[in-house]
Amino acid sequence: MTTTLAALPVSVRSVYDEVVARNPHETEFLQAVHEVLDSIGPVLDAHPEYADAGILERIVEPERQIMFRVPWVDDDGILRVNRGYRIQFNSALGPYKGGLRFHPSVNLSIIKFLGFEQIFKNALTGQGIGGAKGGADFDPHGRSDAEVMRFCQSFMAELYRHIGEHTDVPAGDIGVGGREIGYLFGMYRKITNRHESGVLTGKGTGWGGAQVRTEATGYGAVFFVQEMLAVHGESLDGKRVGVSGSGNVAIYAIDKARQLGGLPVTASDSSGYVIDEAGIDVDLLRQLKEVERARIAEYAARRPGARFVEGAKPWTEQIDIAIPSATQNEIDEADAEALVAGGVRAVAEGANMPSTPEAVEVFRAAGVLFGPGKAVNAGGVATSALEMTQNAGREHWSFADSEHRLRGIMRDVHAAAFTAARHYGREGDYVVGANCAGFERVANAMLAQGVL
Ligand code: NDP
Ligand code: 2IT
Repeated sequence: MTTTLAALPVSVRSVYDEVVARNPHETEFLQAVHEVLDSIGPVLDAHPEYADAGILERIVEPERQIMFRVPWVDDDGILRVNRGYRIQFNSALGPYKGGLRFHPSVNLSIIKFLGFEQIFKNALTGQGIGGAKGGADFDPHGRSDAEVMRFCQSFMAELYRHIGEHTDVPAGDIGVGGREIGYLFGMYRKITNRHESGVLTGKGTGWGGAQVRTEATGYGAVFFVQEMLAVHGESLDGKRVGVSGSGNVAIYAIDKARQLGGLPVTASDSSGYVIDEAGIDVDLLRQLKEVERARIAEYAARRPGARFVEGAKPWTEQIDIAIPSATQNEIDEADAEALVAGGVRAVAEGANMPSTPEAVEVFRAAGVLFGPGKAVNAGGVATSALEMTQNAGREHWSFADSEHRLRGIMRDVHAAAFTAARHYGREGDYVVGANCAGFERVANAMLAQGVL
């Protein structure tokens, strides 16, 4: 997917040009940097000391980039070699924190864009966590449990030397869920001979995992939607919710939207989408995706009245609230125009950077409420930080208590983005608000800690 990036303000152009020169062809990374630099002009004007300390020049360069070979043997005895990554982007606010993605499309650009986004997202949560991301170009689809286990063990055989509860704490992302975190944690424990609970988050609740971490990203996204609507005296009640993806984020966004009175009508995967006018059956979706690891067409096969649309995205359906929860750049300009034509009221990014810059412009021009991923999906990593807190204190909080905390965190994330946008004269622009609020917190920490 190629996107066209508009001209940047003069104050940040030389920094961006340097990033382009250093990282040519890293289109996703450049897209993410461009969006942040395009937003933070007002913060830079208000803080001339950031320029003196070279905050921008430093923040766009990862503190450490690790790439490694991941050899493993498949069930047929054939040797496979994948490439593993961990980009430790910024640790000014706390230990590096961010997920691991296993998907065949993974490359340096994608992991760097995700790590860069993670810096500002983590800052927005108000917690003490730095920004990182990792993963591999491994495709878990169609692989046996034994193959996934061997891959995870080989991956951790290198990663273990770079992580730790006070150093870097990975978690899940696309292709990495509870099963993979289990195998990764087991291997870390064996190699290090330490039961260091806080080294990974998203663990099983029976062995150090936090209640609500599984649900947190999707639930948090819907809480953010509630907040955006509440500003205008509106609610989810009776709204048609269009969700893409059918993985961790999508399933629990659908679940919470339904609990709060919305009607989630779509789910998808890379083969197409399903539309279910009666409302997506979360139990069936969970059975198919979490247990059977089936394709989304199977949902329509088992659910009377539901329809599978092959090779298409759900955005041409009539949708009031869109929650893209699959992958980057899944909503392009034409998709955004289709959503606007269908009367969409709000778009909340469950995924990281699912809307292209052109799509965001379409939403802006149409006056659609638009919540960017680094604010909307921050509930996942925020609940990971709650897991770290519980691990450090050997505590176990209840589901109700944890969900209550998540609700409060999402209210605060919304307030931080909303207030910053208003403060800098861009009320209602959550892209500017989230970037300014997140950037300011990291920049202040970097400033206080000296040139590193
Ligand atoms: P999962 O692996 O659980 O699910 C991913 C879903 O998206 C699947 O339905 C998958 O379909 C679909 N998908 C993935 N890649 C593509 C693609 N290239 N084209 C079309 N569909 C695709 O991942 P998550 O739910 O954890 O992650 C979804 C998004 O949310 C990602 O952007 C991730 O970075 C973001 N996110 C996740 C968080 C978390 O806590 N898990 C936290 C914050 C953000 P298929 O099986 O066919 O590939
Ligand atoms: O993109 C993300 O915020 C995640 N994949 C979750 C990271 C985490 O450490 O919980």
